[in-house]
Amino acid sequence: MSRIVTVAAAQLGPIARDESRPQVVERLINLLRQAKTHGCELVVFPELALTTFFPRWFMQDQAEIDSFFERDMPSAETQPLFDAAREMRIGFYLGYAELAEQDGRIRHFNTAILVDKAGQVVSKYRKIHLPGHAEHEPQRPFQHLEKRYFETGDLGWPVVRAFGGLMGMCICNDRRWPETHRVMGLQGVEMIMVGYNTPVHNPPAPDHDRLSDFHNHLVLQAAAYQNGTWVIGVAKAGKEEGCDLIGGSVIVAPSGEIVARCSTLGDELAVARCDLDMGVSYKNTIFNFAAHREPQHYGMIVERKGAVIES
Ligand code: CDV
Repeated sequence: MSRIVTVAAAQLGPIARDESRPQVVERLINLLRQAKTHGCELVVFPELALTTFFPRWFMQDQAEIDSFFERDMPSAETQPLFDAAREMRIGFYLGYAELAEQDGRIRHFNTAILVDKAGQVVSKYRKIHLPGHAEHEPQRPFQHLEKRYFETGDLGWPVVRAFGGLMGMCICNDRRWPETHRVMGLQGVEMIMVGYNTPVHNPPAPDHDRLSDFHNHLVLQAAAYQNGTWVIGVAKAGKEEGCDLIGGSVIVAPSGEIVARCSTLGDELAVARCDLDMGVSYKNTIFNFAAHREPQHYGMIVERKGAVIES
């Protein structure tokens, strides 16, 4: 079996609050069609790719909040995406807000699925690192209420065999935490897919705003190199409901080098032929975990949550 996977990072421009699911699905299908002309077999869409980034608003009406969530995947409205992908024999990563009923309880997750070329969901991930805050903070120019609207993911970081390799997923803020990638690295991951919605402006730390693009690439490139894996980072970009989101979607090789990137803040593809065997030389030498890791010294990583400064 070929170890080359031709992948498209399918960046999305802004999604308006009143844009319907069928309208967004049509945009996604259009990107799939473009990807097909480039010979792609896997397309990576952003985080929460079916709606506007709604955690920027404080809402109290649960029905209004739930209108941004999917109860079924696929649903009648998203089925056309699955049908188009199956007909074109293209798989995809899709981020969306998931409303699930588990043990008689309604649960809300920020979720991503991996769908194979036959249109079957082969993996699901629920975002673990939820940034922002849970209460309304009216002094902010916009909210970031992921801690209010979502629960912490409960599926860990699964790595599955698909597309001829070992595939993993994470979502947006997860990419800034080395633990995310290392947990997948320890499962031999060969390609990590990550969708994101990252405002240019970070209200609690405005001094960092000028570095938003740099920090995005810094963490994606470090994750790739330190784990000998491909990383596909995909933005929802542009001015969405008055909030500027970074673009900069990239495909990063296991060397840490960016091999393809988007250059606009709109719907755009970046395409690369990804040789999954490229990670082998990193995994066998400088990052040979079995030979060089010293886990007996890493206990604090799981024992401590925050830094403790000894006096
Ligand atoms: N959607 C996100 O998780 N966004 C965060 C922002 C709030 C910093 C990110 O890490 O990009």
